[in-house]
Amino acid sequence: MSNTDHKVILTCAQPSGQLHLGNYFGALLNWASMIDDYECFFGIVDQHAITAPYVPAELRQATYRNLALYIASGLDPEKCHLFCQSHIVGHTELAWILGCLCPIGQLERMTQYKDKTQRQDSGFIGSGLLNYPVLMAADILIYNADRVPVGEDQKQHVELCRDLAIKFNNTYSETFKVPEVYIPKTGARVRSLQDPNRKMSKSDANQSGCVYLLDPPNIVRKKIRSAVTDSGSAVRFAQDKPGVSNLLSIMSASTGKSIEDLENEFAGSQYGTFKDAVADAVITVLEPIQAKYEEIQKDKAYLDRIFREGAGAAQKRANKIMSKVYRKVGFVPRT
Ligand code: ATP
Ligand code: LTN
Repeated sequence: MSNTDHKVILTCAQPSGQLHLGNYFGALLNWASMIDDYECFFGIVDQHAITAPYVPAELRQATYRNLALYIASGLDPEKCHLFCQSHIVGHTELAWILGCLCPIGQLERMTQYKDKTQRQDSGFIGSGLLNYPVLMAADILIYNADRVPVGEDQKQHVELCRDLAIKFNNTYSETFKVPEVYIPKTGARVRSLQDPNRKMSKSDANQSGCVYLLDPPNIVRKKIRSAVTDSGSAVRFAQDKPGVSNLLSIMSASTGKSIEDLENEFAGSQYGTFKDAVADAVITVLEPIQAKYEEIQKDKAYLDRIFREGAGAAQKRANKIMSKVYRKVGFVPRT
């Protein structure tokens, strides 16, 4: 991990809500597969999480819970840097500087901003929501990351980050690497069990469509048994069978078996038999994660130590970039 030749990977997730199977197959598993080959920084971005209405005590709880779940899901803190965004001095400072280079129009055109402002039911839209992608650009550039693994939905934000890196470099001289976006192919989109046309999402009003990593086995089985299936009875991956196809994808991701092998295995089976097998497979994936989570979540001192160590490594790298940035923009050095 300390090998300086290694390319730097940076990615983050907000500590909002509970982590679910979509987060696991679409993000955590892919992140874990990189820790042996890259120097990885994984951030829990609490400063991003306050751009939407929230409850402070729940944010604090979710920040610890996500850290414990990251570790339980395979992000070994001996092999990667796990940090909490607000522990690092520099993210918001760099966001300010980048914000001064960022046209407001570009922020107003961001898909996520448009979606969220349409959905915000309190009628209040804070400027943090508009500036969110600038803070995200700072999260990435402050570590001079080479590569940023994200879901498809975040691609536009990484593109803005690239634009800002280029703009800074052109305005002040070469400083930032222009990071590449990386969208993993596997597990890219786990869909809701209740509405397979939508992604599995913690913000979904219908929670029975979402399997949480901490759901006990009986709840997992209940949710999977009541997953919507399609007309007909064949267990087949097809466009006109989004429900069954989603279950096949989940089972394939859980077992490592190909979709084709699974179709053969369940040819002639009833949906009920197939769903039970999917539930078994998911429960088998979740069991060791939950066991590890139970073991570490009680140990606050351990979690605090991981955050402290992660912040140490992250701050060291951030300081290097920030002193360069401050010099380039013309700030007088602190003596
Ligand atoms: P939600 O819509 O559930 O609130 P999110 O996209 O805001 O989810 P984050 O916690 O910000 O969730 O996402 C963490 C990572 O998990 C991101 O890289 C995101 O692309 C990925 N992810 C979230 N939901 C899914 C899903 N259903 N399938 C695959 N990947 C997903
Ligand atoms: N916006 C992202 C979370 C996020 C992020 C980042 C991802 C914040 N900063 C930096 C990658 C790099 C999300 O909502 N999933």
